[in-house]
Amino acid sequence: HQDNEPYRTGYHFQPPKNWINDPNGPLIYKGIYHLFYQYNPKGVVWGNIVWAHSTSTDLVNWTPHDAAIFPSQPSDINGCWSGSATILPSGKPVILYTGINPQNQQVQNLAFPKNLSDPFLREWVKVPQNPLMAPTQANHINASSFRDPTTAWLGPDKRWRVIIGSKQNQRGLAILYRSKDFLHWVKAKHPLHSAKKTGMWECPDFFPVSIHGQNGLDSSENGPAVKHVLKASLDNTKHEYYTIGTYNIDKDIYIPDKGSVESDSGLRYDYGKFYASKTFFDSSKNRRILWGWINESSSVEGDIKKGWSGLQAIPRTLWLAKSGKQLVQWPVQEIEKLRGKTVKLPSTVLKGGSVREVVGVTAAQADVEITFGISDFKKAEVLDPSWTDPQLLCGQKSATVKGSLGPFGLYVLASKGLKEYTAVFYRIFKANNKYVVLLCSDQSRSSLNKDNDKTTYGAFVKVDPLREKLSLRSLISL
Ligand code: DQQ
Repeated sequence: HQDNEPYRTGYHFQPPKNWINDPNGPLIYKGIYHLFYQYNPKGVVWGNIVWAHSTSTDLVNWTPHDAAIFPSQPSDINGCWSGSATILPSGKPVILYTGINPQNQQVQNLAFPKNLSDPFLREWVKVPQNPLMAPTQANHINASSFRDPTTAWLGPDKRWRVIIGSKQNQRGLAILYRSKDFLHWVKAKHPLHSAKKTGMWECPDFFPVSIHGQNGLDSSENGPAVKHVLKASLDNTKHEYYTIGTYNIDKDIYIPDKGSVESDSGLRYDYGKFYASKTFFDSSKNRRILWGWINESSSVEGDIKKGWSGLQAIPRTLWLAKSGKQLVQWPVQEIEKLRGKTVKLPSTVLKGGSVREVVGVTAAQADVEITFGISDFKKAEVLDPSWTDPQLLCGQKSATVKGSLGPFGLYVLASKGLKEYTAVFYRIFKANNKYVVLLCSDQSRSSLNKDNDKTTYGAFVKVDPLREKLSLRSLISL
């Protein structure tokens, strides 16, 4: 496809055409990975939303199937919005998703596979009792802010729990429901968690992580060797934040660790375009995997020309850092089987302002690993205390702004004569007695097309460059 559709990516998940957004209900069943996602079968902009469906045995190569869930009942006649899968103790997968009813209210519905002996789970049946959770006068739920049920988890009292994203005024809410049989759901008095001034919480995700090691855990695990993660996608800013904390099962509340907050200075999975993400537990390899949606940088006119819009980022394995204070992610190991010819660049001294071309890379895709050693830290520029927003700082000190320790990094997707390129680079600053590492992705020269969004992104990276070399892995595809 590279010849006639130069903007399609090689690495990331994309259907042949049309609009896509949130990943939905990822799961593994009988050794087959399932990915569902929000999809418009009729066009390149958001609308007519159904759950499209693809399966894979390696998370790299995907087989498309017919849409799995599409409007067919009053409780979802105006759209089948985001939701999650739960594997019941019997091994049977079920899906909870948000339906839009004839009054355009958001309600929660249940579907299960028609034929459990079909490993592709191609057909899904909706229960006649739908909707199972709905806004009413009595429960005070906001009918236009009640969506995106998580994977359910089982408590020691044998009751299922699920949270649904919501808001009350500008307080973001994770509304909690409980059920004995997955069919009858009772709203808990208190939300699992909430936070003021964060607005609507879309696509919440709630899962346990192990304190020791990188293994993932089933969503129902809890105990002394476990911390919990709560992620919310904030509709106001279209950024995602997560906190790390403790799930108190007796009170059925989640308490973030001290200093762990949902906004501004909060923790993020990603500092670029990444939204409506969702994890699942891969029981075949004991890992937790993160999927997230990347929306287009092109204009609607551009999307109409291309015939498609949006993609799902390469899935990532995720675990708790040794510090217990942040999560660590790495592209799933399977992506490495796409590595073909190796091109090695011998180590070399980089002088200020110099550019070195990596010759010999002819493929449409490259998986690049590079390590930088720094010899003279004394040169580092002093970090002004007002430079607290890394994205802004990356924009101000873009790739073409000379510094002291940096910019150093990669020009990716560089065209002849450097007319177009994306600069991914580091800068090191001195702040009191430590060094601060800034990582930027400068897109300002990424395209000559003026209609494209060329926001520059960046983040401070929690490493001590005195103790560790700085490395960078970049998955590049034409
Ligand atoms: N996308 C879905 C909603 C969700 C939003 C609709 C997040 O369920 O809140 O397509 O991108």
